[in-house]
Amino acid sequence: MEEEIREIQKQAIKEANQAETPDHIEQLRVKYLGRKGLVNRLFSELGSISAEEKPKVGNMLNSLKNSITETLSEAKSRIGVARDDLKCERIDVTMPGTKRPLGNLHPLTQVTNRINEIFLNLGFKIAEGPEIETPHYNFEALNIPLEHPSRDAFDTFYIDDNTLLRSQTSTVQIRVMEKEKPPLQVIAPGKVFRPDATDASHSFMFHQVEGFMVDKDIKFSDLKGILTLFSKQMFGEDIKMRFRPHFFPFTEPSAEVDISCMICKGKGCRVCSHKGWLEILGAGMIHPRLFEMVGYDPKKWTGFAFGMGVERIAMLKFGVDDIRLFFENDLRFLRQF
Ligand code: 2NL
Repeated sequence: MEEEIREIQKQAIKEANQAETPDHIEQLRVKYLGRKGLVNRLFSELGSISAEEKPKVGNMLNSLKNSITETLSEAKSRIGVARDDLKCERIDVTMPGTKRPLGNLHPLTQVTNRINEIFLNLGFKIAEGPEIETPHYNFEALNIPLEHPSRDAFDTFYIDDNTLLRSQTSTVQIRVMEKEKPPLQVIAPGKVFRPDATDASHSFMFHQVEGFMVDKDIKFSDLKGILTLFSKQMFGEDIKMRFRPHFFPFTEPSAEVDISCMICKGKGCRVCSHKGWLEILGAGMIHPRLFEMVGYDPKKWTGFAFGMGVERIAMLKFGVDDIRLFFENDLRFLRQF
C-alpha cells in the first residue's frame, strides 16, 4: 500500500503539471479527492491493514490528501495567471494609433502675438480701445480734414453721424496720449473696418498693429532703427529696408516702408511683382498738430508712429495669396499653421 501511495502522489503531481484548463483541474480533483476518488478508496482499505501499520499508513494517506489538494490549487492559480496574462496582451500592434485632435492658434493670432512680442521686447506697452468710435478720435484728433476722402461714407462704416467703426487703431493711441504724459512707447493691435469691396487683397474687416513712441529728441533715425529691428526679427536677419517718401495727414515727414523680398532676396519674382521689394507698413514723425490737440508741447516732445496690416504681414510670412482664406474658417487651410 505504501508503494501505491507514492505512485499516486507522483501521478497526481505529473497530471497537475500537465493540466491546461480549470476543467482539467476539476477532473483531477474528482479523480483523486472526489467521494469515489483514489484517496478515499485507499482510506476505505485502511481497515484491512494490521493494527501495527495502521497509524503510519493513516499518516501517509493524510499527507497524500493534503499534498494533492495543494498541488491542484497551485496548478489552478498557475492556469489563472496565465489566462489573465493572455487577456492583457491582446494588443494588435499593427492597428493605427489613436490620433488626438490638437488645436492651434489662428494664423492671424500667431502673427499678432509675434508682432506684440517683438515690440514688448523693445520696451513698448500694449493698449486696447473701442472698435466703435466717434469721428473725433477716428479723424479730427488725427488731423484728417473734413474734405479728406476717407471721411466719406463710402470709405468709413458710419452707424450714425457721430458713431462709426474705427478705420485704424490710431484712435487707441490718441486715447493713451490724452490720458498719459510722455515718455511713451505703445502699440495698439486690433480690428479695423473699411467698406472696401472684398477681393484677394481687400477685406471690410482686417487687423492692424499701430505703434508710437514719444520722448525728448526722438528722431527719424529712431524710427528707422526700431522698424529695422522689427523687420529682421519678423522676416530674417538678411532683410533690407527701404523708406519711400509718402503723405499721411497725421505724420510729417511720412514714409511707406518696404522690405527686400524674402522669396527672391530682391532679385524679382511673382510675389514681389518683379520689383524685389514688398511694402509692409506706413510710418512717419508724429505731426506737431496732434501733440497740440492732446496737450503736449510740440517744442518739447517729438515722436514717431507707424501702422501695419496684420493680414499683409501674415500673407508675406506664410506665403498666402488670398486674404479671404483667413476668414472662411476652412479647417483644411487653418490646420496648416
Ligand atoms: C498704414 C499707415 C500709419 C500711423 C499709422 C499714427 C498714430 C498716431 C499718430 C500718428 Cl497716434 N500716426 N499712426 C502713422 C503712419 C502710418 O499707418 O499704411 N497703415 C496700414
